[in-house]
Amino acid sequence: MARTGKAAWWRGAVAGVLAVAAALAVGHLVAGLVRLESSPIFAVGDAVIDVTPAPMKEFAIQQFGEDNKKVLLASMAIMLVVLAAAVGALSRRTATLGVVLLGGLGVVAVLATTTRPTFEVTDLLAPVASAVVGVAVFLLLHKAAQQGPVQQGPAQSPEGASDPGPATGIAPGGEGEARTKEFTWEIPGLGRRTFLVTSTAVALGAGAAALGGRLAGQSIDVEASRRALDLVPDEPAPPIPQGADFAADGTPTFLTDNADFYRVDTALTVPRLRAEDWEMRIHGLVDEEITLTYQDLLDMPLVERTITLVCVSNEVGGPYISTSNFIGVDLAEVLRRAGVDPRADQIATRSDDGWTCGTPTEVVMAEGSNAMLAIGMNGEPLPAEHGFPVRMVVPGLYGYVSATKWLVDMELTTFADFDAYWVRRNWAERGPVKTMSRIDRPRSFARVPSGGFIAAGIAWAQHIGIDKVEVQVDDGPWQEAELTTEVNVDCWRMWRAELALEPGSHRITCRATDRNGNTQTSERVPPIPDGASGWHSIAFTAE
Ligand SMILES: Nc1nc2c(c(=O)[nH]1)N[C@H]1C(S)=C(S)[C@@H](COP(=O)(O)O)O[C@H]1N2
Ligand SMILES: [Mo]
Repeated sequence: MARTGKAAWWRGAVAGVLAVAAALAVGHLVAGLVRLESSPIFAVGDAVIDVTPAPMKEFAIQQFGEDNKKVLLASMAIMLVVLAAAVGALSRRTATLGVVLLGGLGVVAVLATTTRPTFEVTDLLAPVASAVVGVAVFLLLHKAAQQGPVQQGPAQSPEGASDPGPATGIAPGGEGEARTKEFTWEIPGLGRRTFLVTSTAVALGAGAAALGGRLAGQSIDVEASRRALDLVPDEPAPPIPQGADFAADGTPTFLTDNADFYRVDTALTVPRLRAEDWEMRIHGLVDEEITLTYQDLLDMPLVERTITLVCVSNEVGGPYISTSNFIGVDLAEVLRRAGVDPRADQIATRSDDGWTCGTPTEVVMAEGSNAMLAIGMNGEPLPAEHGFPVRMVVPGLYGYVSATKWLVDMELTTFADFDAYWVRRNWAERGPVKTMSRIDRPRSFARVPSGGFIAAGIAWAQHIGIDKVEVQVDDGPWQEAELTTEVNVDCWRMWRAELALEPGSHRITCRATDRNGNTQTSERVPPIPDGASGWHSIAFTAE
């Protein structure tokens, strides 16, 4: 006779899930007190991001856009819940399997933590606490699960069994009596309530621990640090002229609101640094090592520059491009203070979260490079997600080789001696931005009125300037588009073109030509290793 019944099955699953939840919550709480990045869920997630093959990472970015991190965390959570429930359910008789799972997860968390580039021994506190609590809670709940009666017979519905309310079956019946003999740890007289009470307590405790971890992690008050700053550039950017965008015709606005600025990074938790604590050492192949504080930056002439930032991961027509008025100090100026050794062809920078970046020295030091250590965007201190307190911005280079956020270290070195994060993952060592154009209107598969229709989009040839944009409908002639007033060569430029459309399905294609006379190539290549190329093209219907 099947003596265990559904109740035990469900209790095992609940025990497994709650043990994992408690483990993660306590890990999070301890991490909140030590260092939030050591929270097992983040440490494992970060490690997963690092070992994920580049094409899969590309796929995730393409597929889920800026939600890719939430998707990763959610997938991990679902996998854990399923695994924990299954193992818990299978551990009805003996707790061994569950203990092995919880202990195993603990080992995974410990290993993941040690692989973090910013690893310190104290980071082990969180995964170890997590593992201990996970195993202990599982043993406790497993024990409590054995207390309950196993009800059988026609009156017992599965719902009733899986949802044992306090009003039913409090005292073990005959069946339960028989069953509890199999276990040595019974506390008589408590029955199912033991399990219910214990699991509720565990769930509440886990919730409180997770919340505590969250609050503790926020104890470094980035927002207060940001609010205390008032950035007034000594050299403001020229005002954006009238007619710098065709937003009314479907292009983005010329300046991107901070809240809308695209975000791409590998950080699961946004590093929390305060301006008043910030320090950066400039070392390596320099005449004189220097250490800069935030105040040192404020004491230098603050410049404001209108610059477009673009991500190498963009597919043709992709969304990862935005423009801001960056406030900061001239990076070449800062480097001249340290004195750059001519052998140093690479500026290696490191973020607080361990991410690294390598920028060609000559691009930064070139006359008029406009490279900056940026501390503000559109009149505000950098938002936390965009690198507060200090990041790099180098016009003409994709973000992965230039735009280090949460910048904490700068070493002058050589390309021969150092490979940065993405270079180790087979992306190109140098990433000059390719001349590109994109169609913003019409959208893919849009239905638009036939007759006169205005198509619009953006184009960029950073550091060179856009000379013209042409559009083509179906296989018709290339037609030159109207361009907006040029703000500067480090920014995008918008285009629009009036089309005469016959009713029916159409395809519109665009291509840009830069000031050097180079028309963007029609050859389609994927983003890896050095940026996508090809003409953007949109299928739509006129009716
Ligand atoms: N610390 C850190 N900085 C980083 C990255 C990162 O993953 N970590 N990603 C880079 C990439 S690939 C790009 S395109 C830009 C994006 O900057 P944004 O998120 O402010 O738009 O940041 C760069 N700086
Ligand atoms: Mo990027």
